[in-house]
Amino acid sequence: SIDRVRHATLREKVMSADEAAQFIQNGMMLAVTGFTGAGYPKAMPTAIANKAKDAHAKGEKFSVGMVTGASTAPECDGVLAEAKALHFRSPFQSDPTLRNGINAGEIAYQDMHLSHVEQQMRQGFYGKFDVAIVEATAITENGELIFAMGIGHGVEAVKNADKVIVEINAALSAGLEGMHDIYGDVGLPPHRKPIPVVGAFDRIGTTGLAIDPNKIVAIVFTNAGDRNSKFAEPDDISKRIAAQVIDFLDHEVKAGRLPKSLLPLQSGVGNVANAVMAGLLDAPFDDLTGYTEVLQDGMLDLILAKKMKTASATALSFSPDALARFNENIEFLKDKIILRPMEISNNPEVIRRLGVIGMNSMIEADIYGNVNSTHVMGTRMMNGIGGSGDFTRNGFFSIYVSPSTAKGGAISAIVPMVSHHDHTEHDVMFIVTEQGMADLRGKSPKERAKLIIDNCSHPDYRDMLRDYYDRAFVASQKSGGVHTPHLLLEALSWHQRFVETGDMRIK
Ligand code: 0RQ
Repeated sequence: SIDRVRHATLREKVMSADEAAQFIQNGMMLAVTGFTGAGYPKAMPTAIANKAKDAHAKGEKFSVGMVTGASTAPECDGVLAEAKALHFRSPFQSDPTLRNGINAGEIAYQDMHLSHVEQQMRQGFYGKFDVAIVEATAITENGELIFAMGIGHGVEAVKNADKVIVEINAALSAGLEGMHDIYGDVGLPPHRKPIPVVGAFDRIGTTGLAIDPNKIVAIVFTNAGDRNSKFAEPDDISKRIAAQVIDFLDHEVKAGRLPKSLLPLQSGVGNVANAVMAGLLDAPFDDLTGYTEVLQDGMLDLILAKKMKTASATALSFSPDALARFNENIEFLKDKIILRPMEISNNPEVIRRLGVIGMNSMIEADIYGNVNSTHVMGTRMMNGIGGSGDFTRNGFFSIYVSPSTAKGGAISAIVPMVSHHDHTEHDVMFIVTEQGMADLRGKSPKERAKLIIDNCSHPDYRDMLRDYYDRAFVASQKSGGVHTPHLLLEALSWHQRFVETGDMRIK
């Protein structure tokens, strides 16, 4: 695997992860690559976690701050959280141990739009980055870094950190070289220029990132795949949601509002989003394109089936089976997949220009179309907003999907008022549950409430929602504000009831 470091003098920097951990000190801020379980370092986090455990055993303090692209995996976020080695984390996570640390108040977490991360790094809002830890496929003869299965904020991580540790993963297909499109010139206003992505598959940069070899303090070799779990076979509820999304897109094509190849698709993480992609395999569209942040199994299979022409993403997040299909077909896929920095994959300017169809999952929506993607019962952080807001605000269509209930029916995903706001009623265009779909375009709040309650809510909760709305309408007449009727003291009572009794339904 030393062949992957093609720059002769850099070969002298090869060492073990434990040796490289000498560069990580208590209190440092780290920029670490990783995006939805792809492209994260496999060895350094454990070495840092061990260093933290040793320090803690001696009664010494040891913790670091960590800014990634998005979520990583148990052997990155998980081991660091378990060792209590993190005091700050941004911008997105999904690891159970880390999530518990955040919700216990032990780890400060900044949850933010992914398209804002690199700009905030450049502006120094996180302070100085001491070390960047970057997973890579190779380093070229000229010292260019070839990223791994994900780029995320990797370009800015390398540029902003004082020192760089590179993990070269020999398990990655060497064929990844050529798939990346590194464009690092977004800059800061007032000197910004248009980003020249005019078509979803435009290449605007280089395949590798030029890096000052002196900045690289260590190169560590690993040989392990990204830890991505299998997707569940789409269940009945996911299939019903997927079928409605596809019927709706077909309807828009027939109405002349979308071309037969649709517009570039973005799809969020999770089983429902993957089920929609699976459903597109048999849908009456051709020459689809993707402009997304994370490309999962469903989109890969659309490309392999020649239903999708090309896709652009910042990370490839595959189940083990899909990874095998990807590696086997990498020559075919090379001119069909582009990996970009997340500042480009999630860029509002580009998303707006391309007219991306954004489709994301939610925790809950309220009767007026506000969406909560992040907080359970208003206080408990789930994962984070990730890129959902980038695509919701700027997409041509913004679709939210969810089962109509959670936790065996004890929670309604349609509530009087969301317990936390991520996407406002102004941004959300469609809500889809297995019960039906609400098209909110061109509708006033009261029209939206009727559609969402009638079409999307679960029958167990429908009458409760109608009752809430009717009483809110009467009460709001008295208070002189009937534009968006609410009973302020009751609006969040469903959540409070769940906290107290474990069920939103009235017993
Ligand atoms: O809980 O894990 O304990 O079983 O939330 O729910 O239905 O499996 O759906 O995996 O798609 O996740 C919004 C969290 C949905 C995700 C969210 C509980 C439910 C279950 C998972 P368990 P499902 P998903 C691209 C775009 C924000 C970021 C984003 C997310 C668990 O999609 O993080 O979109 N989105 N990024 O039981 C209490 C409710 C609930 C609820 C679901 N109303 N109340 N619990 N759950 N609804 C990627 C990036 O940006 C990087």
